[in-house]
Amino acid sequence: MSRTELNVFISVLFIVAISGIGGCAVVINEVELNPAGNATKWVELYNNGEDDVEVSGWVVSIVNTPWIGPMPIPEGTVIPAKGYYVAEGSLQWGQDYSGYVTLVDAGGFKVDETHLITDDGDSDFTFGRYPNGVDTDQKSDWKLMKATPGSQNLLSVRT
Ligand SMILES: [Ca+2]
Ligand SMILES: [Ca+2]
Repeated sequence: MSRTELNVFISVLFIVAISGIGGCAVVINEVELNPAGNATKWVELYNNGEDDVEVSGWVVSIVNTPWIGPMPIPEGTVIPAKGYYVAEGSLQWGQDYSGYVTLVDAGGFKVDETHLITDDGDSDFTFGRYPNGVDTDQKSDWKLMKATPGSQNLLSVRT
């Protein structure tokens, strides 16, 4: 390999590494489809990455086909590295407790999507990634747990 070829090779490696870091650091981390009483549904996002991520204009949606409940993220919202954001639904929404959740960025790219979740507990138990933030694209990433909106997911501790 010539010196020029080597330089090109190293540059390509560098670009691949950078785009890997800039990938989908933000995940859907915890979902409450059936809160106790008539409280609002909510979805927690978590930033797995080492850098803050601006999420202005991103949209979190609960989808229970054909119904969709969009929760647009306000302008100026940043999720710090290893930080959280909780998107809240509307009290006007129905009381269905099944659905899946999608996260779409400001450019319309789907960043994350959950499997179909059914939460028939009518309590402060939720479905969340455990260990916190784990994303192997498997349903087993998700566990039933006590709600921890805006903080680290812990396996259910009954109080
Ligand atoms: Ca619940
Ligand atoms: Ca949590």
